[in-house]
Amino acid sequence: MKSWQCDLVPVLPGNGLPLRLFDTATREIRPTAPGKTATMYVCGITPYDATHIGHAATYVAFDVLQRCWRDSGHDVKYVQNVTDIDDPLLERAVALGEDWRTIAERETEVFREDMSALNVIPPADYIGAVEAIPSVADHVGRLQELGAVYSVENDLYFSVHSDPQFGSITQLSEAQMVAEFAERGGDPERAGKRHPLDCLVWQAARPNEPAWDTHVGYGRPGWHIECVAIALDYLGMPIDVQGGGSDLAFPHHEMGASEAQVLRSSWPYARHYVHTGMVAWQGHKMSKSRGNLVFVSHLRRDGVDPLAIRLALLAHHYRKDWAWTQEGLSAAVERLARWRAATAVSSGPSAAPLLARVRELLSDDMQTPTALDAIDHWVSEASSNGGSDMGAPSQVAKLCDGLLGVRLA
Ligand code: 5CA
Ligand code: ZN
Repeated sequence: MKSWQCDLVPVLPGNGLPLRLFDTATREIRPTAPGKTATMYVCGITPYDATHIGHAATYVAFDVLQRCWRDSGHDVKYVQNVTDIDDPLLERAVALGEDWRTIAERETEVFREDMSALNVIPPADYIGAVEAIPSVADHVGRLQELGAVYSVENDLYFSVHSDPQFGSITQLSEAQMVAEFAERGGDPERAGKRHPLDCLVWQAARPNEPAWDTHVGYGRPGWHIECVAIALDYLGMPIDVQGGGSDLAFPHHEMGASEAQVLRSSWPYARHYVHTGMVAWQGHKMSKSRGNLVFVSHLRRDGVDPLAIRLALLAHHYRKDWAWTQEGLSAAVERLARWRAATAVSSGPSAAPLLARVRELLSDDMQTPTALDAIDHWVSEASSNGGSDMGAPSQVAKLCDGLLGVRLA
């Protein structure tokens, strides 16, 4: 699938520090990416309503992660999917009286434009679930050969306990797993399943629903196996970072990891499981199903600078849940203007200590709020006392762009 464009990422003097990140599975901040090429898979949108601020916060967080890796000398291989066939998309198509493909194409295009405006580095491979169907069928077939799949009517289920490590990422109790599975698209109660937590890998065709003819049946992919097939095809295993919002930790990442671990008879699927906090609005998590959404495209249409949106997102630590507010956006608009004014002149206080400080903060689990404060401090020094370092303002602008993706010029 076509991805999107972003500006060239400036290369900064010297090298960033090795990135340490919180890992959901081990619940600690640990060093990432041992190899020269770092690999990252971030779960993409289900394109029936894009792009809300929660999506934007998640993809901007992983964009900062990628910038940190590049700054510390890694090449980055980044892959993302688009869940362009799934129940919510089909339900929306019925509600709007539109073809599901038309909705998916339209919303994916809005997402591309928003990502580009937010200066998010595009994935090297941007893969739709529909285009991955032959691969999904191959992976389901392989799981069948391994004895990890059984059928209920004509639907195919993965036995999650065929992976001895199942449950080790989120470490939830059985009761919690069953409850979250039911809440997030699972079917723990379905009769005929061997275990309530077993998950669908292939759904047989339903009347009036799209279906594909494959060697594992006429139907469509289950959700988790879609991401696993794409990640294994384009990145291999282990992935350095499997990313997404915290709403994906269970069941999506837990079940996907088990599928991959059985497929490859190896562990772990990912070295780090990295999860962003949920952005709320009007008192609830921003979600398509609830409909309490603030769209990036609407803000842009109303004349809001997308880089001010980016700054408003970066003012919150990526792992925390937080609420979007008009005040937060206004503060970001003002901050962006102050940064632009201070970096538009020819001299200022030295940029080197600021670069070192921002690198230090980002390398320690991406502390963007304090990194923004450090830049604020340089900006207020520059505005009140000036400074004699020729070129420092443009170096600071480069730093803001290279590490935080906030273009000032
Ligand atoms: N297509 C699947 C992943 S394979 C999916 O979850 N799509 S989504 O459109 O619902 O979400 C896309 C990404 O945005 C996911 O990583 C999800 O965790 C994240 N996300 C969704 N809502 C929020 C929110 N309110 N705050 C932060 N991140 C969110
Ligand atoms: Zn996914």
